[in-house]
This record gives sequence, structure tokens and C-alpha cells, in this order.
Amino acid sequence: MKPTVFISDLHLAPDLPRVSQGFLTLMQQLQGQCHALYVLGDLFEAWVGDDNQNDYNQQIIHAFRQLSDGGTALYFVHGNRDFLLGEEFAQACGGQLLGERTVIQLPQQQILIEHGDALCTRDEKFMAFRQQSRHPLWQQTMLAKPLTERLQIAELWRLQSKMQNSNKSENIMDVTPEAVTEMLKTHQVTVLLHGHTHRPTIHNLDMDGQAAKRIVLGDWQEETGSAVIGIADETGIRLENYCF
Ligand SMILES: [Mn+2]
Repeated sequence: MKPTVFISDLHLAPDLPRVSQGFLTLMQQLQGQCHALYVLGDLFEAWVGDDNQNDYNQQIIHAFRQLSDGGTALYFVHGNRDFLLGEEFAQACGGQLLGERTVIQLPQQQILIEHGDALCTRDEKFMAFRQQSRHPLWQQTMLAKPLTERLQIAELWRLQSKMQNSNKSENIMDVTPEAVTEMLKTHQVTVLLHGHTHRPTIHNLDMDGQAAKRIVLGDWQEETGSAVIGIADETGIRLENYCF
């Protein structure tokens, strides 16, 4: 059986040529080689609506489309930056939008997947924005604004994000351990896989005497040309460095 691949936190943007090319190269490498690809959020640095069909976005969609046309199942989960990704985008890619948290079946076991931002419960300011920005009414109001206005808002957010270095792992609060165990128990699984924190590693957890794992994907870095992706096959789930 072909492997299942997990990526997150690419933060794709036209002014990140190395990451953008790294993404396109990975899509070519996975062509025909991959059972399923899960994109666990923050695929884009910003997404203002599926109607923003510029050349850059079209190129990304086209790369996904080729992969899905080649037989790879494609799934998207929203991140805290691209939460406005919609059905139109997913369909154009030949993929499917998942809810914020999903239990999936892998060859070896069931695992829980999500972006990870909802587990950072100690960041009160962020949690407040999250609650607001994930609300259907807020999103409807946002998407009802003219595209030019939404692009201005996104640019403003981007500048703020750059000023605060908010894509840097040291500025992203880590997950709350209790929130993780609660989520694992609720969904009756022992493995959680997520992104968001930009702290890629595999944590071995002890859940009331039961062994559990929290697997964290890495972000894609323009400066170093590297990312940490997840690969699942018959041997289990592992993290791998992807250099581009
Ligand atoms: Mn994130």
C-alpha cells in the first residue's frame, strides 16, 4: 500500500519563492506514489476567499488537481490563517474539506488529526480571535466585503504578523497538555497528529497508564529550505525532513 502523507504550515505566499517551489516539487514527487495527502492547516499565509483567483493561487490549485487526478485522495483542514478556504477551493483541487478535528483510519491504527491551534488554550487573546473568526456569521460578513477590501485586510494582518514575528515558533504558544489528553480520551484514540506550533517532534505521553503519542509536523522555512512532514505506512507513522 502506498503511504499517506501529512503536511501543514506551509504559509504559502507569492513572496516566498523557495517554499512555493518546494510545494510544487513535492506535489510532483508524490504523483502516483501516495495513497492520501492530508493538508493540516495554514497551507496559505492568508486566504481571503475562493473568489481570489490570481495566477499564484491557480498554480497551487493546479498542482493539487494533478495529484488528485493521479489517484491520491486529498484532504484539507483549516488553519488559523486560511480558515476562509471554502468548498470551491477544495473542489477545484479535487479534494475534500474536513471538519476541524477528525479521526482517520491508517493501516496500523486510528489517529486524531487537527491543525492544533485549538489546543493552545492558554493563549487567551488568540482563543478569543479564533472563536470570533470561526463563527459562520463573522465569516459571512467578511466574505460579503468586496475582494479589494478583503485583500487590504489580509495585507494588514500580514504586516502585523511580520511585526510580531508571529510565524516564529517562540512566539506561538504551545499546546496545553491537559487539552491534548482530554481530546484523545474524548475520541478514544492514542495518537494525535497536528501542526501549528512549528515544533516538530514525536511526544510519548502517558495517559493514565496507557501509552499515547502526540506527533507534531513542522512549518516550511524559506531561509533553510526545509520542512518536517509526516508519513504513515504499514510500519507506523514517522516524521521526515523534506529539503527543497
Ligand atoms: Mn497555525
